[in-house]
Amino acid sequence: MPEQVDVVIVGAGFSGLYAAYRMRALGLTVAGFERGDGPGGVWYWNRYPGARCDVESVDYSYSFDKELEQEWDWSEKYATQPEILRYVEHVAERHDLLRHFTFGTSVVSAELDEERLRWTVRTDDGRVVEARYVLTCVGCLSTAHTPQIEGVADFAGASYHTGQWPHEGVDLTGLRVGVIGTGSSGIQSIPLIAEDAAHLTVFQRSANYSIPAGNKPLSDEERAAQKASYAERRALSRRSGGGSPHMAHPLNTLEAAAEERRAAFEERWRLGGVLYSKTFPDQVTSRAANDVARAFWEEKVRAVVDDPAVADLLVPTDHPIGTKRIVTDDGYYETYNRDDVRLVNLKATPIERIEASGVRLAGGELVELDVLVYATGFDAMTGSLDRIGITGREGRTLKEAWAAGPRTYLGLGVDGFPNLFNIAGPGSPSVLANMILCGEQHVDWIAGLLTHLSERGHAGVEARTPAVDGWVEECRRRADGTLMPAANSWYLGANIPGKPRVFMPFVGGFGAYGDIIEKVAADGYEGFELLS
Ligand code: NA7
Repeated sequence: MPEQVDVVIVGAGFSGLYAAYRMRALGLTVAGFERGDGPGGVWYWNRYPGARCDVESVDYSYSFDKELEQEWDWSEKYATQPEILRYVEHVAERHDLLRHFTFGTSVVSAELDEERLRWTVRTDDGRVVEARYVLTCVGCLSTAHTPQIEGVADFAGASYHTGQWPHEGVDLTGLRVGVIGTGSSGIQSIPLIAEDAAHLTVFQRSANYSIPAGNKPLSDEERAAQKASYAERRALSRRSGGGSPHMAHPLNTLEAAAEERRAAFEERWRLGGVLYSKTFPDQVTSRAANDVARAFWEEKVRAVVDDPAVADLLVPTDHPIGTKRIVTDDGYYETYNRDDVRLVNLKATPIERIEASGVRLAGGELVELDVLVYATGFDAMTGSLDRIGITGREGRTLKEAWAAGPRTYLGLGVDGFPNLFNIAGPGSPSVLANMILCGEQHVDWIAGLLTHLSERGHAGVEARTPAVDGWVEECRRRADGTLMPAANSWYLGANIPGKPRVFMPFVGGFGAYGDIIEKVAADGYEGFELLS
């Protein structure tokens, strides 16, 4: 007889830990599994040089523990990976959450018993657990993607993926290093790699929009001011599009006078990073508005790159600004002013193959390297769910159900998969917002639903097919009302060969999404079937 619990939680990142906290508070028994040897999820794995959050530390933190908000001291405006990992470890210990998880253990399958409405969950070390509910808290950027470039295995030097960086660190001193990829991971790591390496070659397929973080140590006064206004910050964050307490300018871009517009962009530039994409409300819906934001960005970037030919390569030409996640950097563009850094434009000279001694480019040049860093991203949003064999009604797998793209109701439920909840994944605004608050929002909502079920004697819940169809259409309609689908981004699965091109997140914003799911709950969980 397998071990019996009420809830299986897959993943001990921010959402998984909070899920354990909330489920335990409902009096439910929990079995959690985490493939890493410790908690933290994405912050456990992404240890590359310069790894840092692009949401301010004060906001990118749990809101459920008000004493913790007052006690924890963030050292910088944007926390580094080690500091975020220390924080999440602290929370796990503070709330005694580690005991609910088995670490170093991956869930390999979850199979529904339709009659008994229970899930049988199996792990890679042979454990079998039966649960009423399964909460997948597997993260949206947790399955690393290494492209199938010819000769990858032939490289004689060391290769690292940024998302699987060795925990003991890597000494790059005096080495010739190549970085493939200029997304967040590449752009954050490149300035630091350049400092250590003897020479750095950056292989860029598409240029990206990056904005200086304006990072700085927080003073005691700043920390005190943040703590004093925490309640207000959180309230604003809950109403905002991105889950942080910053509202877009009240006017549309071209309605604002030129001076006012410039001042607004300057202010967002000073705030730093990803917030720039929400300076004006119409920036990712109107091409004309986007062009204005883009021109301001270009002016700023060209001003710091010495060589105009290199600057030309660093200015994206293939997508509007903010349609891929804007990167938040620290000295990225300045790095190209160094004599020991070279930018290779793969659009002009693609990689032909990787050889023992380096990267062979079209045209014949061999770039000799000691180390190759793959900053090539993730099979985002669905990759980690795909790795678990999830089998629902009539033996249908989630992978089959989502063959043409993810199908959810509110990002929370899937028809044919009763009592399975995916936290902060496709169909939710999480990857466009503050992931920690999104995780809390989902878990709180599920806790409310489970209480509703238990009070009424229901054994489960399942999204109805018309509700799922409606939400898929709603997500598509909202995305099509923006410029977002114009970019070949991981939001669309465009970075993974063969993945269906479907815009996966809910683009309507964190606050609006919260209103929708609250209304569904208030209406007796409309769109869900309550099962006996
Ligand atoms: P991203 O943003 O997906 O970036 C991956 C980068 O790797 C991007 O520049 C890609 O170029 C490049 N890439 C991928 N495959 C190849 C091949 N085959 N050849 C050359 N270049 C390639 O991943 P990150 O880890 O940087 O960031 C992920 C998220 O984490 C980020 O959005 C933040 O939310 C935090 P492409 O643009 O596809 O031409």
